[in-house]
Amino acid sequence: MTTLSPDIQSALEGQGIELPSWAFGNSGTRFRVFTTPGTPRDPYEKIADAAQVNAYTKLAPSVALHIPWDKVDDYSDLRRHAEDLGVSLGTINSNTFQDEDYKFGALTHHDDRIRNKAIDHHLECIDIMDATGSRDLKIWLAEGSNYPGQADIRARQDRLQDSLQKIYDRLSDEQRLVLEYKFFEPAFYHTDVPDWGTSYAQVASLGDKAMVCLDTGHHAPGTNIEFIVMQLLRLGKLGSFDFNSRFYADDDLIVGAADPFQLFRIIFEVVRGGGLNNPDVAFMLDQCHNVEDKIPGQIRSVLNVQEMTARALLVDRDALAAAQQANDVLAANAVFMDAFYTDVRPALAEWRESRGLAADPMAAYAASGYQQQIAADRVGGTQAGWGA
Ligand code: AOS
Ligand code: ZN
Ligand code: ZN
Repeated sequence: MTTLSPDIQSALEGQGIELPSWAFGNSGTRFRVFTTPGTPRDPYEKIADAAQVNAYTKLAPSVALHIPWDKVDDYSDLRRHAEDLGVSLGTINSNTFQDEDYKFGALTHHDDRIRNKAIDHHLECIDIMDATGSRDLKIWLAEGSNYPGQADIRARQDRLQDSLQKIYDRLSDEQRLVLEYKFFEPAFYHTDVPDWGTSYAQVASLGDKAMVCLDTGHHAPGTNIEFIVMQLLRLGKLGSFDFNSRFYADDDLIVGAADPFQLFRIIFEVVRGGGLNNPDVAFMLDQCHNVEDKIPGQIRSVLNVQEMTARALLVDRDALAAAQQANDVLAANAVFMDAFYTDVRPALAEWRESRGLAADPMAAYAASGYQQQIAADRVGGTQAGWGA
């Protein structure tokens, strides 16, 4: 059996992956949103479910909220609820994609009334961050256009810079803004923040507290995502990850499910670039569970990240560097692939047991009865996007 060195064990010890509150709500496609028995009815229950994931894995110490989906009367009370369950409240995600006013844009809109409304929403999110103790404000923008000529794409970029500056100016010294990019959808011709270069250009002119968020599902097929990871780490601007996996577009499936090798390559560059257990780089999931149970879906996800992290840490970096120096193409590739093909599951199971955790968190959760309990107790769970 492969053994994990003390260095690898301590790197794994420090790993924390933030869970998205919306992963616990019902979700689906534009064709149908299926319901799952036991779905949370409010943000308090979403946090309780997220705490289950952490209880079985010790990998998920915080939960990201989405405003307005997770709006509550008293955020300090929600924070206490989370802390009582052993988790903290993490990234606050804004929403400028479900209001009629934003049909033609929000932070880029040419109508100042609408643009100011979108800016004010972000300022409200920062007020919430003050109460929840959250560090990061994550901004993903749905805006763009569908037809060539429809919009002044350059003026929109200027207005975006101005809007972001106004939001940035409100951050405290401990808070950050992360700007997520996405190459298309819901806009199909142009998107205002379509790629890492645009996100980088926008955040670089704001200042040190503004970073790029990389969602693994937001690239064209065939994109070398680990190259982008390397470059952003090199530039000191990789603020956070939204992990998920995709076969076609923004599928939001379980991370590591569609392409485990890609996840390995990404995490290798994180390790190589000093991004692992670096507080400046937040690891988050951004997923939906349309047909599978949500809590085990999230447990599977964080375990997949842990497993690929262990494999990436197994790469013999000295041997790799020597092969690269010698231009020994096949030897270098073999060192890389050896680590990827190593089955670390037995070693991780043993390591978990040594820390008082179940060797198999999936099985332990299934045997716990929690799923049956919430199915019996909760009636009328809501859709991810339309929670309390
Ligand atoms: C949308 O495609 C983005 O991935 C967002 O990060 C996210 O899924 C949404 O804003 C929910 O917060
Ligand atoms: Zn995302
Ligand atoms: Zn997405």
